[in-house]
Parts: sequence; structure tokens; C-alpha cells
Amino acid sequence: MEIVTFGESMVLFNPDTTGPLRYVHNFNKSIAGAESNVAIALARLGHHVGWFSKIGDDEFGRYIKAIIRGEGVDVSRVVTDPHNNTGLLFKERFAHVNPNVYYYRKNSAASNMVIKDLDFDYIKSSKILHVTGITLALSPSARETVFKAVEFAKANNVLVSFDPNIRLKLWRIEEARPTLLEMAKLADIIFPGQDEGRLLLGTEDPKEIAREFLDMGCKIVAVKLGKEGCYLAKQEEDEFVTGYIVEKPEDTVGAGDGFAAGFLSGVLQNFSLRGCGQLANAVGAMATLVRGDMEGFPTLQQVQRFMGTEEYIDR
Ligand code: KDG
Repeated sequence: MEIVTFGESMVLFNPDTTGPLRYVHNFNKSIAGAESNVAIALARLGHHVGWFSKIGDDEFGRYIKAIIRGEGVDVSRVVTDPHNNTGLLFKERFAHVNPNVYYYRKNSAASNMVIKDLDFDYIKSSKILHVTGITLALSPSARETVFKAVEFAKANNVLVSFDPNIRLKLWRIEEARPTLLEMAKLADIIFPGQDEGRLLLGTEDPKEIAREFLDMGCKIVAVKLGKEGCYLAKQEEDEFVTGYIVEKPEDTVGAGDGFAAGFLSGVLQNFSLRGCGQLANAVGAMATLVRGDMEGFPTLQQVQRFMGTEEYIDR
């Protein structure tokens, strides 16, 4: 594996119509989950990637595994929990505003993840371990599992990639902040958004955010600036990389995961910092062109066309 990641994926029910959920009759069934989004995006870009989680012994768990496997992601380390259900997520859409998200994941199989569910040889076999703050929020045992995996990765020269992905519906900021900062200190690459800079460090200034994380020990900080692009920093170099304007985004959820996947793809190919940022911006932007959390991630050829590095013949 080039990259291994783990965390909860859920069955996502996206309403066909806008308005309060009690008036919605039809839903589109798909999957959601920040880590599997990153895994799928990387697989579409042509990488060997593994994702695992704990799923219920139920139809929803089998569905999630089948979809992710179908995307070319290795799911051989997924654990089935005979006692707890697979988590679900419902969106509620209104015109011109971000959708509401309702989680049905309390005590889900994934939130019952424990250290015993980790395959250490599998983690050791990969170049990068990618984790997010969502798993840290799920339960004490899931949190302990992420810390254990990350400490093991560090001790075995596997690069640690971390997206704080603050979800205030899952935990209070007073609890989230110290935990996420503790994890940030262990990360080699970190992907904060500006809002996360504000919540964690009290600043939205990309340069200040980057400086704080570099001082904590991160080697690369990629601050996501939405359509403005990103600000990237290492100890010895830093730069802004301009983003892509998407006039009418269909769905912005998943853009951050696309960004992380594009960036990590660049890292795996030894791209320059700027090259990593350009690919990250493009994959993140393309994620917003399609409704759904992971449906819009491009193949390598599609992203090259989007970036204008490959000629497009449409017929
Ligand atoms: O980054 C997108 C994810 O947040 C989404 O797919 C669902 O993992 C998810 C969550 O916990 O909100």
C-alpha cells in the first residue's frame, strides 16, 4: 500500500427534494466518510490505497464495503462487529445554503473500534497513514486506537497525515481542542482550514496557522483557503497557490477530502510543494462539481484535463 487510512464510513441518505426531512419521501443512497473519501479519491488518481473501519454485520455495512472495494480500494482489513450497527447519515437540503447533517452513529460499530482492530503490519507496509479528527471524536476507544496507530506509524517511519476535520456535532470544542492539538504534534502533514485555525489556535491568518503548526513539529502545513486555494508551508519554504473558481458548486462536502487526496498524491510522486498544492486545489474543486461526498473525485486523466495539462477530445 502507498497509503492506509481508517475511520467511520456511513450510509448517506441524500433527499431528492429540498425542505424539512419530514416532508421528504425519496432519498438517494450513497456513502460518506472523510477517510474513505480520501481513499477513493486517491484510488481514482491511480494509487494503491487501503481503508479499514469497523462495520456492522448488516446490509449497510456490506453495502459500504462493496462500494469502497468497487472503487479499487483495499478493504481486506475491515472488521465486522456482530454487536453494533453501521452508522447512518441523513442530509437535509435547502436552496442556497449548506445542507444540514443528521448523524445516526452513536455507539455504531465504528465508534466501538479498539486497538485490537489494528493490523500493525498493514500500517507498517504503507508510506503514509492518514487519519482525521472525526475518529478522535467518536469515542474514547476510537480515540485511543487512532493515537496507537499514529504512534506506531511514527516509530516505523510511516509518514503521518492528519486532517483535523472538526465536527462540532460530535464533540464540544473544549474537548476537541486539546485532543486535536495533541494529535497535530504527532503529524508530519496537516490540513487545517481557516475556521479550524480560529477554533484551535485563535487565528484565521494562514501564515500564523502554519507557523503555529510548524512550531508544534509538523513538517508540512497545507492551509485550505476554499476557492482562494491554499497556503503551504515547510520550515524552509512557503507559498500561496491560487485555487479554481467553481461558479455554481453542486455540493462542497468532500472538497477538503479531495484536497487532502490531491496533496498526498503529489507527495507520493515527489512533486514540489507548489505541485502538490496545484493538484490538491484541482481535486478539491472538482469534488464540488457533483452532488455527493465522493462522487465528484476525478480520475488522473480528468484532473489533468481540468488543469489544462492534457488536451481534451470530447468526440
Ligand atoms: O469530509 C466529508 C465528511 O465529513 C463526510 O463524508 C461525512 O465523515 C463524515 C462526517 O463524519 O461528517
